[in-house]
This record gives sequence, C-alpha cells and structure tokens, in this order.
Amino acid sequence: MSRIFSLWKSKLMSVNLDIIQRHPQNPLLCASQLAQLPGGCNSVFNSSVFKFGGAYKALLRVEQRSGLQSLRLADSADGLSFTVHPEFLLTPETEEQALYEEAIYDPRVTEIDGKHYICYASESRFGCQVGLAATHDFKKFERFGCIAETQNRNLVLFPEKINGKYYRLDRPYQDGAGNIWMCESPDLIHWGRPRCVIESRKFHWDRGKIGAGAPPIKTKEGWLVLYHGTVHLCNGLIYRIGAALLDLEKPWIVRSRAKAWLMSPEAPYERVGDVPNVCFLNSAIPDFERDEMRLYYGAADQVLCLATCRITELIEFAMHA
Ligand code: BMA
Repeated sequence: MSRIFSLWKSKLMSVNLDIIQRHPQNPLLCASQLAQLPGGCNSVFNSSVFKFGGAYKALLRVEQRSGLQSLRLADSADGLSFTVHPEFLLTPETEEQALYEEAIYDPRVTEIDGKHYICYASESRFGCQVGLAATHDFKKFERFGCIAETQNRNLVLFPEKINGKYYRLDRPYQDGAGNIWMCESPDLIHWGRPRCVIESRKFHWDRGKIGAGAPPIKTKEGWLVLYHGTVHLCNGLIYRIGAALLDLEKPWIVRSRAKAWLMSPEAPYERVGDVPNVCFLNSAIPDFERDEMRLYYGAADQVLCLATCRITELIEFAMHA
C-alpha cells in the first residue's frame, strides 16, 4: 500500500501543477460594463466564447437587475474586448418553451459541420433540464428544446460524430451529488444508451458533484474533457477545474484523469462575488499552432475571465498530474 502511495506521489511530484496563467486584463467583462443594457446587469459570468469566422463571439449569461437570466451575444476581434448586443437571445416563443425554459443559462457552444449548437441549462417549475438550439448566423435559431428530463445540467456536445453517432456529456443529479454521463444519438433529438463516464472521487477535490465545462476537444491523446468539480466545506462549495482524457473511438472509456485540480479559486475576483470560490468553465479554445489553450470561465458567479496554458502541458497534466 505504501509503495503504491509513494509511486503515485513521485508521479505527481514530477508534473508541473501550476500551468495556468490568469489573463492580466481579468475580469474581461463585469456588470458595470453592461449596466446600460435593457434590464441592467447584476452579473455577467459562465459564458461561452468561441471562434466565428476570423473573430470571436461570446454567448453571455447576464443576470439582469430583476434577477432574471438572459443570454446576450457579444463580438470581439481578439477574444479580450467585447461589444455586447442588447437583444435577448432564445427567449420563449411557444407555449412549450415558456413552460420548460423559463430561465436559461450556462451556455456551451459546439461547432459541428459548420453549424453552431448551443447547449444550455433551463429552469422551470419542474426543476433544471438541459436544452439545445442550433444556428448558422446567430440571427435565426432552430430550437430542439429540452433533451433530457429533470434534474440535469452541464450539457456539452462532442464536435464531431464518432462511429456515425453524435455524443454528448451531461450531469444528472440528485441530493447534491452527480456524475458526468454520456448519451449517443443518430440525430441530436433522440438520445439513449446512457453511461456514467466520470464519477466524483471520494476524498479528492472533486468529491461533490462534477460536470463537463467546455465541449470536449480532440487531441492525439484522446478527447480532452475539462470539467468542474466541487467540494462542500463548512462555508459552502468550492468550484474547481480538472482534466481528463477519453478514448477517441470509445469515448465512454476514460484513458486518464488528473488527480490534482488544474485551477482553483485564488484571485480576488474568484474568491469574492455573488457566490464566492467559483471557477466555472464554459469554453476552451485551442490554438495548436501556438500551443495555447484559452480557458474562458465565470468567476464567483459575477464576472467573465480568461486563463491560458500550453496545450502540451495541459495534456501532460491530464495524463500524469
Ligand atoms: C451551479 C450552476 C452554475 C453556478 C454554480 C455556482 O449549480 O448554477 O451556474 O455557477 O452553481 O453557483
């Protein structure tokens, strides 16, 4: 037993655990910058930033001064400074949407074959479900609606079909606990074959509920899954970010999973906010040529932030940390 422990420890010691750099312009977006929007702004956080054409777009989670959630679109040339559009996106248009999608938030965007798919959490009097919409231009949307029963959150789509099928990760939960599950689909509407893929780990930093953060990223070493994990301490939850690699052909198989967390609330804007001690990831943008990964995350349920790291170090971390 002690031999196994020292082997594990020596492996852990040999990997650089501090590979994340917080961007000096953090927070990239905060409430005061959006105060003039219709409805005002209490917080802007847990938002998805993604490449679109030669530039960036962001789908922002904006909590209005009324407390109501809204999704807003923003444009950016560099992924650092954003122009936020005032329009509300994906508000209910049908009775069914009004019933099941009263408050939608925590968007994650995946591009599949040139189309952008928006995954989101949607709250209603029935609880929290996960919903899906698609668009080519962010002007017109095809709405799939809720694609799982309650209680479910943290839906992300894989960016391509695997063996002819679409795959998703989500996080069904109960009694404050929940693991990352996978389903497959022929058409993005009918989903089935649920499998539990990544479980929360007793005694570790991710021993509470866990959920996928960014949509999985294809690398030579496997599908890189960056996820959040929680731990419940006497003052509340801490949301941290971790890394795992799934098999490229059989993505329900975990090839490796870092024992250590990748990122933990540390900066003042992550420690203090509406919900303290939260780093909540919604998107990761790889630039393989420059060996750089951008991680866009919500901090303390208050502001939108960016951290970067080297992709090679991140893979090394996911394999051995
Ligand atoms: C989760 C979600 C996130 C939020 C986090 C911390 O359950 O609601 O949107 O960031 O809690 O409050």
